[in-house]
Amino acid sequence: MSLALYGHPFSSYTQKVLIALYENGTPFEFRSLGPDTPQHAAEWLRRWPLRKFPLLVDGERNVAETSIIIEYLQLMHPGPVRLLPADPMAALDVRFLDRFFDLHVMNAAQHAVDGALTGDPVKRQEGLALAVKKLELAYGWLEGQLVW
Ligand SMILES: N[C@@H](CCC(=O)N[C@@H](CS)C(=O)NCC(=O)O)C(=O)O
Repeated sequence: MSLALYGHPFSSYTQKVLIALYENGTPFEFRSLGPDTPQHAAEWLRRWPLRKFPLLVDGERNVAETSIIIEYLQLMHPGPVRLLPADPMAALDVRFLDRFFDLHVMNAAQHAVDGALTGDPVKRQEGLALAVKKLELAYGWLEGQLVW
């Protein structure tokens, strides 16, 4: 079955899935969501009305949520590079870090993006301050985990 990925090149969550696809040289068609391709947005929303991207389409199957997409690729389109370790406990560590980066780094950074997108300088500053506060906490914990 042919794979298609709906997303945007500036979206960090889209990049997360692109890395998994590129790592294994998995063939897919990229369907960029933007003003020049309204047909892609219409099809994406028909398939996934929750309005989050990226969305992977494999034939008639829609696969949403980047962590699930990556596990799906591992199961259904495996390549030379394993995306999760075979050992269940090692896989649990990978899943934990996946959650950590999504919930405490990506979502934290999103506060700054959301503030900037309003075009309001006060909201921009507030969003940035909140992102910095949350990211400092996350990176502080991460620094403590690094073994040199
Ligand atoms: N938990 C989702 C998050 C995806 C996400 O937030 N994507 C952003 C783009 S990077 C998005 O869809 N933003 C549009 C919106 O929230 O309306 C995943 O892992 O797929």
